[in-house]
This record gives sequence, structure tokens and C-alpha cells, in this order.
Amino acid sequence: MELIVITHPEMLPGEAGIINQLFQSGLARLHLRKPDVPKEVVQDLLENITPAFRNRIALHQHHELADAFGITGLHFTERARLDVAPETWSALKSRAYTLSTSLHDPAQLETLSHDFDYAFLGPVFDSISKVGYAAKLPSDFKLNPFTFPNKVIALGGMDAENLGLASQMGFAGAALLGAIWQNPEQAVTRFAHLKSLQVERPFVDRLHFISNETPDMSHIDSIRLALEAGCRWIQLRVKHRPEAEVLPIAWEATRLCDAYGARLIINDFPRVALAVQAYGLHLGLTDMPVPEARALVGNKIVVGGTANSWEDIELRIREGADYIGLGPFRFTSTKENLSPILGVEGYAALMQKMADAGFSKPIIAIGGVTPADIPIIRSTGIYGVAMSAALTGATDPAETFYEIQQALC
Ligand code: TZP
Ligand code: MG
Repeated sequence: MELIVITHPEMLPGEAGIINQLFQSGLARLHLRKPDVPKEVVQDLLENITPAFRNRIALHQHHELADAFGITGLHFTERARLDVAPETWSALKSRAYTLSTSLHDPAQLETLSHDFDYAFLGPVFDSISKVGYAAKLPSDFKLNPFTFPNKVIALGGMDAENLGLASQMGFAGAALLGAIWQNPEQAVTRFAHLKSLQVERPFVDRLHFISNETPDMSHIDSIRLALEAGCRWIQLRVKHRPEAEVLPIAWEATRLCDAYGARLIINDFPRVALAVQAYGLHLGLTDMPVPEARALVGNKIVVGGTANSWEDIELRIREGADYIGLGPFRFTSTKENLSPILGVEGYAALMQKMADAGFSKPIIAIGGVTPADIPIIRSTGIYGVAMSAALTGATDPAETFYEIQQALC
């Protein structure tokens, strides 16, 4: 589904900054709709939007500003469309404008000019932002693709839980307003989350093994132990060694993981992950930011990020991380410079905030986790666990792996 954001009808503090961040997060189309805002104020807003992004805007009002700002999208409300002579549309199309309009009855699609590149149809669901703007379409509604050949975009009450249904109804996209602007401080995170729901989610295992070295066990020894025990998600986490030394260890880990059909995740070193074509890359809070790493490793490699607080979780969602390692659960000597301990209470509070915000990223608990902790950790809504010492220090790692598997299903 294509996601279109419609602005809040009133001016918001710091709005140009938020809009620029939405574009940076991949927003392809913004409808600037401010019915009662004077032209000078809209002009001022446009001046503060990064010039490179302005061609992603469609103007609802003050169309006369379009050319000066390199804006090619013109939107016509239902009333404006009916007030304009029909030959206007082809004249505007011939001047390379992208045209859109709003409809409230699917029957109107039959007579709508094909010069409109797309049309908003709604309210499809009960509006989030407009009180009394209730769903007009039945829940089993299906668009007839033969009535209008161009894109029809669902409008009204669009949010995470009904994007799939709108897609099944035949809509090409969704226009978001309340879902984004209900809480303007969350606008960018909300958008990034909704966008992440549109792409197929990569597989993330519920058990992550974290490699470690001790005086009597090398990283490769620890990985071999975890693979023999049954682990199939292996994170190579080498500390205090330069990239050049990590690379040969990563090759050895790749060979071993391949032999067991396991997925290898490289911690800290994007170039190493790229060189060995690892399944994933895991980044800590002081490592390369996820978007920079993503640009380096491409879209095929899963990128996970560490978080210790709600702010970190929001950052990871905004950045588009595929999963989040949240910790530490309790004290562990496996990691130096440990962040504040979260405990079950910390996890429960953060997972509640995730649910309240409608976020659904896989969250992996890490730090001192033992098999006995899994039921209570999972009861908070956490997706999976990462472990190191509980496996490398186990008397019978295969038995411990079995115990973990039992607790995870
Ligand atoms: N991040 C937080 S704790 C930790 C990392 C990488 C180490 C996890 O190892 P263990 O032995 O399961 O505590
Ligand atoms: Mg790191």
C-alpha cells in the first residue's frame, strides 16, 4: 500500500521540521491541506521545507504557489472539482501537473475524469481526527477496477490495523491524518512504523545466541557449542579487535553456520557483514546509525539495533531496524559498560508503551537471561531472548537449548 500523509489542518509548532523528517523517512507524497490558513503562512511553511522534497507535495489550497516552489501536485476537493470546467483537467495535465481529488461515493468514480492520477475515497473507516466523520463503505466493500483506471486511495480512519483490509478492498494506498498527527511529537515514528508494516518482515528467530570468548573458549568454540546444542541464530560479537582481525573470524563463523543451516549476524562491523554476506548486522547505541549501515549493507541484510529505554525504542523504529535487542534484563559480566538494568518491571512498562503506540517490532530480551526467566519475560509481550553465558556455561548445552525451546513456544 502506498502511504500518503495529509497535514494537520492547523499550523503546528515545528511543522516544517517534522515534514522534512517524514520525507527523510521515505514519505513519497504529502498533501498540504490547511483550509483556513492564509497564503502567506503556507508560503512560509513551504520555504522551510527542503527544496529537494517539495516535488513530493500536493497542494489543496493556494494552487498559485505551486510553480514558485517546484510543486507539481494539485489536489481538488469535491466542491472545487465540481466548480471547475471539465476541460481544465486536460489543460493542467498537459502542463505536467499530478492531479488528485476527493470523492465520497464510489459511484462517482465511474464519471471521474481519467486526467486525475489518483482519487481519495472515504470515509472508509470511522475517522480518527474528524468527529462524526463515520465510515460510509460497508466492511465487505470491493472497488471495481473497471470503473476508474487510476489509483484509488482510502481515506478516513486509516491506521495500522486496517491497512490490510483497505488493500483487500482494492485500494492502492491510504491517506493518513489522525494516525500521524494525533500526537505530533510521534508523527515520524508513527509513519516509520506504518511504513514498516507495508514491507514483508524478515524472519527473526526467537533465540539469539551471542558469541563470547573466555581464556578457555574462543568465539568460534562458543559458536560451535551453540550450533551443536541446536541454536540457529548466531551473533558474532567480537570486542576490542580491529576489523581486519574480525573478518577471518567472521569467515570461519560463516562456514560453520552454513554447515548447520544457521543464520549469522555480525555485531558492530557493517563492512564485515557485507563482505561475508551475513544474514544480519547488529548495531549498538554507539555504533553506526541504522540508516547509514543500511545504505552500506543494502536491503538484503537484516539490521537489528540495541535499546535500553523508550527513547531508544522510538529511535530504532524511526530508523527502520528489523528487530530490537532490549536490555539488560539483569546484571551480566558478558557485557562491559552495561546500561541501567530493566528487569521484568522495565520490560512490562516498555512493552505496554509499545502496545499503546500500536508498535509491533520484534523485541529480544538480552542480558543475564536464563531459561527459567523466559516465561515471565514472554508474559510482557517480548518476542524472544538473546543468551550467551546461559548456553556456554551450561553443563549440558543441548538440554538447556531444549529447555529454552520449550519455554519459547
Ligand atoms: N547486551 C546487553 S547484555 C549483553 C549484550 C550483548 C550480553 C548478553 O550475554 P549474557 O551472558 O546472556 O548476559
Ligand atoms: Mg556495538
